[in-house]
Order: sequence, then structure tokens, then C-alpha cells
Amino acid sequence: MISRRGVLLAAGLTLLPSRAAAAPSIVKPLPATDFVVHGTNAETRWEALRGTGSLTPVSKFFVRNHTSTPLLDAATWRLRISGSGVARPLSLSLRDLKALPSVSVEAVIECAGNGRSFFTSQQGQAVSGTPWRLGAIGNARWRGVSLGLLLRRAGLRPSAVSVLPAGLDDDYVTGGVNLGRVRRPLPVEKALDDVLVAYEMNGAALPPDHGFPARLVVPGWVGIASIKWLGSLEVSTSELHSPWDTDYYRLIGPSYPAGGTLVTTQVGKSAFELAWDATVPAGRRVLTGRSWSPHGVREVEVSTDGRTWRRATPVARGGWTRWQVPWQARPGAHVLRARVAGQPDEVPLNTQGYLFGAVVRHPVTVV
Ligand SMILES: Nc1nc2c(c(=O)[nH]1)N[C@H]1C(S)=C(S)[C@@H](COP(=O)(O)O)O[C@H]1N2
Ligand SMILES: [Mo]
Repeated sequence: MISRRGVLLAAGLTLLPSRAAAAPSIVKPLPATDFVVHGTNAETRWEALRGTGSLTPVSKFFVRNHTSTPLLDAATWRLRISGSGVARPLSLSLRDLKALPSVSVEAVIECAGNGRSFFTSQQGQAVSGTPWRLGAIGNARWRGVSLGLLLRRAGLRPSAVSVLPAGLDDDYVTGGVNLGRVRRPLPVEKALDDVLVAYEMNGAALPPDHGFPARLVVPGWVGIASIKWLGSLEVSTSELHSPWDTDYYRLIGPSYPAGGTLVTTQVGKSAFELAWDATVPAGRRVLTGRSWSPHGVREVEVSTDGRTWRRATPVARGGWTRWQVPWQARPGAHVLRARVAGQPDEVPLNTQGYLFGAVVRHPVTVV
């Protein structure tokens, strides 16, 4: 791995203090018009998606880094597949990977904690973790090789049960404890279903912040499953674990069993393409937004008066559904709500603030 500083110095660049101070862990520019920075992470501003198509431009795609984006050398990178669950361990170069049959899928990647801040601001509950609003999601077209194909090439044994993908970013150290590489087990059934080892995002090579040269894309599951900067896949005939399934990504709270419930799939959500606390001029407007759910989106409903709901008109479908609805905006303070089937008004507390699937109350001032 080449260090970021080394590359920047070699390229004769200087660190821009403004950006370096904002999120030195992320390589791409993070203009304040497009992102809200939270420590090593950056969330997309929903108003910045207005006028963009269904695919989130890479320049606006949220970044969730446990540490820092590593700058990996494609020429020396290898993906290693090994463990008791495979008969023929593999070591693939990027060239080897690209020589295999590829598939492309449009899918969102969404952090398990997307919407977390609303546990506090809407439900008055304290939770730990990055206080995302709804911008820890992006939709892209990913191209790569089916993980099932790779596992079969490695001689997957019928007795294999777990696959543990690990990233090549730095070890994650928290509270003085080194938890090692970011890694999180995947059951073999999901690994064989629709998971990709992706090397392209929206038709170009994966950018450094999103996993160059290759990442996992695990459709429908929380973002942590989609390990970036993929370096190895351990395949095992016994259950594999990591802190990312034993300690994190568990629903823990009064309405969950002791030890918590493991988080795997995401929950449906909806968002308006409006600034948080937007101020808009009075008059006839068209509200635009997007809804998404691992179960698909059939119908989206919008409420602009706090009481009644009407159907939004779908504009485009895919990884998420874009929709619009007319609104006669009258001066004053308003709360806008949008929901896809199954979104409740409130969700039970979990202390790490995952899977906030309740309807978000979006404040807007009309002048
Ligand atoms: N190696 C590695 N993979 C990772 C992470 C990470 O920090 N390191 N973060 C995970 C989390 S929590 C999320 S939500 C997604 C975010 O993907 P993105 O940064 O491309 O939007 O990547 C996942 N894969
Ligand atoms: Mo995440």
C-alpha cells in the first residue's frame, strides 16, 4: 500500500487545509453543497440529488470509512480465496478477475445506521454511532464477477457455511482495542445468491473511496456487508464471526431478545430531494423524492398537511424509485412526510441506532 501522503507528495500536490481538516480519511473532494461530513464519513445532501438521474454520481455518493481510504496498487493487488470450505484456494489478480464473465446490477448501498439521528430528533431516544440523516445511501450500477462463480471456481465444498470477506484498509482501533481488518461474515446461501465482486461503478473503475480495485456488493443487505478494498475471502465449514456481527450490527434494546438480533437486510425508507429545514418560495411546486426497500417499491404516499396521504407519481424505477407530487405551498412552517408500504410512524429503540425505517418528518418553511 502506498500512503496517501506519499502519493500526494509524489504528485507534487499540497493538502488543502479546508478539505484535509474536514475529512482527511476521504480522497475525493467533499463540497459543502453535496456533503455533510461526520468524522471519517460523509453523507450526501438530499437537495444535491435533485436533477440527477437514478444513479448517484460518484462525486455525490456517500462515504463510510472506519479508518481511511487506502490507495492500493492494482498491479500488485490480489484477491485470495481460501479456508476449509474450498478445495482449490485461489489468488486472483485484477486482470484475472476482469477476464472472468461479468455481470452488472443496479443496487443501492445503504449504511445500517442511515436515519440514525431521527431516533433522537423524532423519538427522543439516545443512540450511539454516526448521526446520519437520510444521506447514507447511494444507488449505482456495479459491474463485476458473481461471488458464486468465484466460490465454485475455488471448489466450494457442500459443507461450507460461512464466507468472511476482509478489507485491505487499516485495522480498526476503537476504545484502545484493535479489532483488526474490517470484515463481516456472510452466510453461504447469500454469497451464492446475488453478491458481486465489483470492479466498476457507474461504468468506470471503482474510485478509491468506494473500494478500488474491487469490493463486494451485497444487494438488499446493510452497507457493512459490502466490504470495500476486498483482499480476502475465507470460506469455512464452521460458522465464522467478527466484531462486525457479534458486537456491532445487532438490534439491542428493550423490545429485542437478550444478545440482540443480527442485522442483515435493510428496511424501506423515503426521502425528499430537499435541504433539511429547507426554505422555499410559496406557490405551486413539484416535490420530488425517492423511496427504496429491499422488498421493492410498489406505491409511495406523501403527506403535506400532517393528516392526509396521497399517491406520488413514479418517475423512474431501479435500485430506488424516484417520484413526484404537486404541492400548493402556502406560507408558513410545514412538515412533509413520504412513505413506502410498511414504513411505520415510529420504530422500537435499538441502542446502536440501526434500521430507522419510520416515516421521517421533514420540516420546510414556505415564504
Ligand atoms: N473495508 C471496508 N469496507 C467497508 C467499510 C470500511 O470501513 N472498510 N465500511 C462499510 C460500511 S459501514 C458501509 S455503509 C459501506 C459504505 O460504502 P461506500 O463508502 O462506498 O458508500 O462500506 C462498507 N464496507
Ligand atoms: Mo455502514
